[in-house]
Amino acid sequence: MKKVEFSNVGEKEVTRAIVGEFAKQFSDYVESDCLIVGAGPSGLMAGRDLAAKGVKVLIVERNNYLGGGFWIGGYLMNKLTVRAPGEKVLDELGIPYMEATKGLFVADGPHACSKLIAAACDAGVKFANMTVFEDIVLREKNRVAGAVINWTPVQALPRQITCVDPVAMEAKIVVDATGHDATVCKALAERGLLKMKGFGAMWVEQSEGLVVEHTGEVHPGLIVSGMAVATVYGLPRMGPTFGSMLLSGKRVAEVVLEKLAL
Ligand code: 48H
Repeated sequence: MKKVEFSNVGEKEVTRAIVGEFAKQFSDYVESDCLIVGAGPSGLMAGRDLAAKGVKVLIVERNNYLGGGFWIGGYLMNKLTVRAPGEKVLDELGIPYMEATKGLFVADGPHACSKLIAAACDAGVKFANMTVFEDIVLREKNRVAGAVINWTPVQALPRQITCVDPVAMEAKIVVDATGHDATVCKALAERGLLKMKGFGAMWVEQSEGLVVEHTGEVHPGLIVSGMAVATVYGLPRMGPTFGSMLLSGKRVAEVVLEKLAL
């Protein structure tokens, strides 16, 4: 068999390359235009549209993997659905799908999710994964001005052996794309700065339009996206259909662009 000759590079160069690039990027993104918490479909979509317009976007994700609930669609079956007009976003991202019934489209979760992640990366979004949002940064008049973050594994260790203080990232605008928990909004609610209703029972025909309609600024400096919108405003849930998640992400990008232009 023909011998493959790799470059003459050893362990120290590999380690330096990783540490050097990580530190450079982290230091650069300590300050961003838009910090999105949560790399599910709505956060990725928002990030992709914003980065495509030249906005400096960092997405913080507590898991190692990106994509949130978009990977496996419904009921661990690797198939996801979108209702019209959500298929237009699938077209835009080059995601193959078929029409299951009039106005309802089915795609493969892994294919759809990997295309969306790739689109966000191609547009220039940067990610801090294995990184958990812990708290908000507030400035004058309680304007949200950033996020307090920590390594995800720190949370999993007993408190007495991991007194690890978090660090903070500043951003002109923060987006809560954390899904059902609406974790960023919750940090405001715990301080009495926001009222949250909790998402309502499933009613797909009602839910999706309402979620997109209510997507926007929920508190100065904080935009709410995707399923978190239903949680904040007490809107019905939509089940394993994702058109409103993608369109909510797109709406977030429009709102953020308007705000950044101020
Ligand atoms: C860092 C965090 C933290 C934290 C959470 O759940 P997601 O997929 O969110 P959406 O809103 O983009 O999409 C919702 C959709 O997947 C869904 O579940 C639907 C449509 N359900 C309908 C229904 O009726 O149930 O992604 C949220 C992401 C995940 O990757 C989390 O790991 C991440 O946010 N996240 N990241 N710090 N504190 N909390």
